[in-house]
Amino acid sequence: MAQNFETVNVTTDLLILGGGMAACGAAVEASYWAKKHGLKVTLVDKAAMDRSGAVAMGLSALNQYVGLTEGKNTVKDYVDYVRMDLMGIIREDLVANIARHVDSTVHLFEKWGLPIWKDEKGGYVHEGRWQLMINGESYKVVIAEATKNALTEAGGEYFERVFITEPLMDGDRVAGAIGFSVRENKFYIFNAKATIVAMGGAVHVFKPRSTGEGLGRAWYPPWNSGSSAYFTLRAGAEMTSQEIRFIPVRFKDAYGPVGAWFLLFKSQATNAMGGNYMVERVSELEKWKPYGLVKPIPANLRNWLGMMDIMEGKGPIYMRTEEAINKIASAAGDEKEAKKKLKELEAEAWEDFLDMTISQAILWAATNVEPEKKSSEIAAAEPYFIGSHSGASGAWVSGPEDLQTSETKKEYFWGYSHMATVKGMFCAGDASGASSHKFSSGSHAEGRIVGKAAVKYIVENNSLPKIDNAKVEELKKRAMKPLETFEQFKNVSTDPDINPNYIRPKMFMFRLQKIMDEYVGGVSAQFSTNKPSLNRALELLGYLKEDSENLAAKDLHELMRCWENVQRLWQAEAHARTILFREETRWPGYYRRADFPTMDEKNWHCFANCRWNPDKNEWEMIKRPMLHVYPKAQEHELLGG
Ligand code: SFD
Ligand code: AMP
Repeated sequence: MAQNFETVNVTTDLLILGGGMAACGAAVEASYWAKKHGLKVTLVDKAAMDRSGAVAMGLSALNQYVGLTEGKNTVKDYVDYVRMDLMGIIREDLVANIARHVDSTVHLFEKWGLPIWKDEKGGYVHEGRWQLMINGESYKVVIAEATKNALTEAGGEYFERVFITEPLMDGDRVAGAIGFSVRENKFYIFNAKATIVAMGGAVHVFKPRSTGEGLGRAWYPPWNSGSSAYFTLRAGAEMTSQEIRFIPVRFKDAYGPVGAWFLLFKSQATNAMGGNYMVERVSELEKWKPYGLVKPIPANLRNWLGMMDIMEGKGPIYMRTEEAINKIASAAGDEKEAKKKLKELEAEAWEDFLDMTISQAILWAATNVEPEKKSSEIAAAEPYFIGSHSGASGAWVSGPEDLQTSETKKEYFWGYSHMATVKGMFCAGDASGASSHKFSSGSHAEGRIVGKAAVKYIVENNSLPKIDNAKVEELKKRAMKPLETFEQFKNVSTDPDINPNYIRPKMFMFRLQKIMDEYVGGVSAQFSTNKPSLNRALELLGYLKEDSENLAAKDLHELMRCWENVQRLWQAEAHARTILFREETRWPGYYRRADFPTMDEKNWHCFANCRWNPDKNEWEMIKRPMLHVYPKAQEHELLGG
C-alpha cells in the first residue's frame, strides 16, 4: 500500500503546522522577518485555510482586547483576571507577553477588513471589559487572505489538505514533520530548521452529549483532534496543565454562545424552579476563596454553581432571553422607542448565532423560538482541550526574557519566546499551555510572537537538522498501515464495522469516549472521578493503545480518521495521568476528584506537568512552581469593588 503513495520531499527554513488563528499569526509575522533574512516559510493545514480551525464558522466577538492605547486597562489587569479565572495557576509571563501584543493584532484585523462594531463616537463596542463585538461571519476568510498574501509575497508556500501525523527528530532537535494528503496518494516529508506547532486543541475525546443523528455537533470544531498535543508529546516535550479541560456552558444541543447574553444583554440564568443559582448558591463560593470571591467569578465556578442545581434535580437551566431583551427595550424610552429597540436587540441576538454557531439559529428556527418571548435551555457541554480559551492544556514553553524576575528566569526562560522544551519547536494558541484567555485574537498575537522568535532561532542556528531515511520509511509504513489492514481483511466479515482482525476509526473513537466519559469525569459521571476510576481508565486506555495497531481505513479520509483518533488517545492519556497526579479539586466546574474534594493550596498551588519519554516509552510527572512575575495583587484590587 505504502508503495502506491508518491513521496513528496519539502525542505524549508520554517515549518508552520496548522492554518488556524495562531498559525496565521505566525505566518504573517515570520514572513516579514524571513524576507529580511532570505528564509523560506512553509505552512501546512489539514483543511482549507479559509475555513479551517475553531473560527471556521466565524465568531461574534474578539474575546481578548486589552485597550492599552485607550488607557482602559493595563497588562497587569489582564494577568490578574486570567490568574483568578484559572484558580491561581497561570504563567504570568506568557499571559503578559500576549496581552501586551494583542491590541496591535486587533488593529491589523481591522486593517484587513474585519468589521468591528463601533459606537457613535467611533470607539469599539465592548461586549464585556475585554471583549469586542464583530460582524464575524467571514472572520477566518479575512485572516486567511492576509496570511496567504504575506506568505506568497515573501516567497513562502502553503499546503492545504495535508494531515500532519508525526514529528521528525534529529536527536533533541525537531527536524520537521511527516503527513499525507487527504485527497491524493501523496506522503509528505517536511524538513525544517524550526517548526511551529499550531494544530489546535481536541474534541471528541469524551463522549459528547450529541449522539446518534446529532453526532458531530459539539461546541468545539470536530476537526481539531489533539494533533498539537500528540505532536509535542511524541517529540518528547514537557506538557503542562493537561488536567485543565474546558467545559463551556452553552445553549443546549446546538452549543450557541452565551457571552453576549450574559455580558452584553445582562441576562440571568434560572433553574426550573425559577431560582438563580448565581444568587442562591453564593455561599458556596466561600469554599473556593480567594478565587471564589473575585469578579468576574471564575468560569469554572460559574459552571459549578449551575451543576449543583442539576445534581439536585433542579434542571433544566434557562437563559432568560425574554426577560433580558424586554428589560433593555423598555429602558429605551416610550412605547415606540421600546419597540424599535426590541427589533434591534432581536436582530443582534440572531446575528450572534449566525456569526459563529449557525446550527443554533437553525435550531431556534426549527423549534419556533422567539428569544424576546421565550427562554432557551443552557447546559454544561462535554469536556474539551482548548488551552487558548478558559482551559490551559498545552506544551510547557519558555517565556520572554524581559518579563522574568531573577526567580522566574530559572524556571520559565530557556532562550526563545514560546519555544517548547524541544529545540527548535515552538508552540502557539491551543498548542501552548498555562496561558489561558488568549482566544482568537490572543492566539494570533501569540502566533506572531513565535513567528518572530522562530526566525531568530533559525538565524542563530542556521543548519538543517538531519533526518534519518530509514526512520522515515518506517514512519511512512506505519502511517499507511490501516489501509493495508483493511484491504487484507475486509472480506472476512459481512458487516464492514465488525471484523475480528481490525477496528475502524469510528468504533475506536466510541470506545475511547466511553472510557473517558465513565472513568475520567465526563457528562455521565457528572464530571467526577477518583483514583480507582482513573487507574481503571489507564488500564483500558492501555488495551486501546494495543488495538490502535489494528486500525483499518477504507480510504484516505478514513486514514485521517484513524490518526485523529490515535492523537485523541494520547491526549486522553496525558489528561487522565495528570488528573491522577494532582490530588485535589481546584476547578470543580471542570472536574472533581471525589476522593480529594477540596482545594489544597499548600501542596498543589503549582503546575502539574508531564512528559512522555520517547526513548523509554515511559511517562514522567513533574511539579513546577507557580511564580509571580508581577507583585502579587492585593486582594481588595481583585474584588471588583
Ligand atoms: O465566544 C491541522 N473562540 C473564541 N475566540 C474569540 O476571540 N471570540 C469568540 O467569539 C470565541 N468563541 C468561540 C471560540 C472557539 C470555538 C470553538 C467556538 C466559539 C465555537 C476561541 C478561538 O476560536 C480559539 O482560541 C482560536 O481559534 C485558537 O487558535 P489555534 O490556532 O490554536 O486553533 P485553531 O484556530 O482551531 O486552528 C487549528 C488549525 O490546525 C489545523 N490542524 N493541520 C495539519 N495537520 C493536522 N493534523 C491538523 N490538526 C488540526 C486546523 O485545520 C486549523 O487550521 S466563544 O464562544 O468562546
Ligand atoms: P462565551 O460566549 O461563554 O465564550 O464568553 C465569551 C467571553 O465572555 C469569554 O471571554 C468569557 O470568559 C466571558 N464570559 C462569558 N460569560 C461570562 C460571565 N457570566 N461573566 C463574565 N464573563 C463571562
